[in-house]
Amino acid sequence: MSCHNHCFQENKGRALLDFKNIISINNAPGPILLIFPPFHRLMGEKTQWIPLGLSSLAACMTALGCETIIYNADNTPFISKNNEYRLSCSERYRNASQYQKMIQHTDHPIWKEIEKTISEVKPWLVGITVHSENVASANRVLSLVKKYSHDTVTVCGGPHITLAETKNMKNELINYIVKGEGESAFAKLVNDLSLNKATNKVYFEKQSLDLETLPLPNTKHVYKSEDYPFLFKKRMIACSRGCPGQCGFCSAPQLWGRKMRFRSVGHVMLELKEAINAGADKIFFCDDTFVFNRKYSQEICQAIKDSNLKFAWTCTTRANGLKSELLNQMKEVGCKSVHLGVETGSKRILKMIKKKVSLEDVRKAVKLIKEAGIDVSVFMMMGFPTETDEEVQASMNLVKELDAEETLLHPLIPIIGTSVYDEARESGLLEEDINWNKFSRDKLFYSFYKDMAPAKVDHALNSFFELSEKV
Ligand code: B12
Ligand code: SF4
Repeated sequence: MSCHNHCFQENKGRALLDFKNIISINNAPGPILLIFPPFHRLMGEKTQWIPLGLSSLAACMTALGCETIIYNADNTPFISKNNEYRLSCSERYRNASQYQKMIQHTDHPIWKEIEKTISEVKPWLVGITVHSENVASANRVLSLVKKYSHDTVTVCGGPHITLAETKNMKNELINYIVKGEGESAFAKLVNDLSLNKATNKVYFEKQSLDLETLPLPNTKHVYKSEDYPFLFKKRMIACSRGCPGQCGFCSAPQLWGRKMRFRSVGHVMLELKEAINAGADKIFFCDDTFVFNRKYSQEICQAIKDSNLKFAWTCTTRANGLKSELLNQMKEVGCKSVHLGVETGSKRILKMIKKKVSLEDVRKAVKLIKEAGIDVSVFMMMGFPTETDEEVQASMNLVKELDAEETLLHPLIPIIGTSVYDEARESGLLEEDINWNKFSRDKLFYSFYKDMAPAKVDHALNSFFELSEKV
């Protein structure tokens, strides 16, 4: 296990949990294959990106001497930046039934590609990321793995597994699940497997990781990366995990905890330099709320300035607590756009979803971001339980007033573990539990409107999409 010692030297001697107990499985019958199931690609999107969770897991496993390969089956090979195609919010919604059709279309080239990849890589273990929306796709991938070989070990992890375990999944095809933050729990599982003592089906590390102890995400071991020419152009980087918010529609705090954990600025800069050297010119800081800790964000900006690295970047944040000084600094070091979680123009709904942001905060934030010369991208939602026609109208009026460079409208999906989901179930608005294996975005949306007929809901949604996509 010489490579793991080397890997953790740069982390100031702190060890990633108790890796001393992990034995090398160099004589494993093949590599570990980590798969991100196809999702938007099944609805016609053409893009290329590296899933951060899987690259972080791959970094840990590689550091432990296990050959690990990442395969994002949501990527389309052989396209260039010029023929990339991203779905708009309305297409994601309207093409949703296409997703379920493609799951049934077992001869589709995407499933053939996945089968081929599995048989070429010959993994002894396959790990799969499961989101609630891609449960059906993850189930198909599981079937393909077990079709290749029943002996291949299957492990599922990711948000759906953390929040709902194997609900609506083909349990009989899953050997193990990893709940929560995956790095050390997955390492323990692989260790236990190599010692033949993996008796529990569920692996879960109660204690949150010290992020400083993690190796940098591994983006080198991507399956056939030469087939994905602009894979390395855009990169996601997370400076922190956790969110102190408690917004009723969002599961981030349940997944990562309400206490924010930050990486040191130096650790983030190592990753940034590595990304830029590998060809990235666009960085998305995918922290749940990037400017929550103003001092920390300022230090990141200062470090980018001192490094002389040139790249465009974007981030997501809440509307309260923004200050011009920080925004100006962000602009100076390449920040092109800030995504702002606005969600609704209704005071009642803001209160109901515990957004803890006022409409005044939103107006002020948009003004400050614009004044700094940064584009504003506004996240809006529609479909809150009990939302009325007037409240949808209030959201649309707010969109017009804010006049942001971009407005992204996401119809609400009641995710397990959120208060919106619990309340909708308790109040009977969500009569039946959602079957995620059959889930299609456009189906259950209407049930949340108590007093609006489906045709009226449809009309409101269409007008809202139209408005947001032309702003
Ligand atoms: C960036 C982001 C995106 C990006 C990139 C997507 C991606 N999958 O990385 C984009 C914009 C494309 C996106 C899209 C969507 N997203 Co999103 N996204 C995020 C965000 C903000 C960060 C994701 C991230 O990189 N986290 C950091 C990495 C390290 O974490 P991770 O990927 O979860 O992996 C860790 C563990 O989950 C686990 N793990 C993951 N996979 C595996 C596999 C194995 C084998 C093991 C052992 C462990 C394991 O270990 C990893 C390391 O600790 C999260 C919120 C959050 N804070 O997590 C939402 C989040 C993941 N998204 C969410 C949703 C709902 C979506 C969409 C469905 C939204 C929509 N309506 O279109 C789509 C669909 C995505 C898909 N393909 O299925 C939800 C998922 C909830 C759920 N129950 O499934 C989240 C949690 C936000 C929320 N609203 O609560 N998203
Ligand atoms: S919506 Fe944003 S601020 Fe609210 S809980 Fe989720 S990540 Fe935190």
